[in-house]
Amino acid sequence: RVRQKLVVGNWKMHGSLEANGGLLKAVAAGAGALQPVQLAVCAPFPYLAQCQSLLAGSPVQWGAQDVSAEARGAFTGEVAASMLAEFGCQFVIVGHSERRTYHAEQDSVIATKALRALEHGVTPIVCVGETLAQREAGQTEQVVGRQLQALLDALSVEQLGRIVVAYEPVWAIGTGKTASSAQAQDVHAYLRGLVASRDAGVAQRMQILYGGSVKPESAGELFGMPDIDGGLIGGASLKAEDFLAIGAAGR
Ligand code: G2H
Repeated sequence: RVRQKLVVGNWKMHGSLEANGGLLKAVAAGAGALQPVQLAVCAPFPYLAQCQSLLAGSPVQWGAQDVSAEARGAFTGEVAASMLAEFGCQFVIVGHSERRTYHAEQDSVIATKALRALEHGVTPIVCVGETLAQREAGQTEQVVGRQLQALLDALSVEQLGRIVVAYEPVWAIGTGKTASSAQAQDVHAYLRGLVASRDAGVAQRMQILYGGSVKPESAGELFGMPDIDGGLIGGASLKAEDFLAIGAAGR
């Protein structure tokens, strides 16, 4: 296989020290058996220390759900990429549709966030995806293409080779509706093709994850598609059993 499967839990704004403790220990205990599938969790900032301590020595990687587009300075409430890197985060999610929708994040800001992460060796998981209205209007490729283009414009080929992309159709997020494996594959192939127009080797190596109501029952078929390299898992990542079952579907 050219690309390793990657399954990332996006905890969103869920969790508590107690709940995470059980979850992290169970995921750490089950992850070894799933290799070569790589597991990671992206936790709220206050729980990164708990991830660091409970995942130490396990193959599970971890990271944050957002990062500032600024390098440092008077930006109250923001967290810099240098801080995530210093703390040991391997990943950071950027441009999740919930950030785009509720915090009005634009493509250019998202590209800058990805750039900040890359400058510090943190892997950005950059999310793209269309709304239901956009899909129904036949604009899916135009929308995800524009979102990806912002990255192609902002990053060097070397930097592009260090990002992960997540395709998350907005209409499938937390709704229980999963894109069919064929619908997802079409978009993944389109995205890979766009990257290939910049650099074929980078496109071939790039991990493109699917996200949006992935469950243990749907993961196998999705991960079996040629251009789907794993998943970004929300709700189902909060139960160790489900998260590990989704990981197992990537083998
Ligand atoms: C999509 C996904 C994780 P869920 O947002 O990023 O969440 O699996 O709950 O749809």
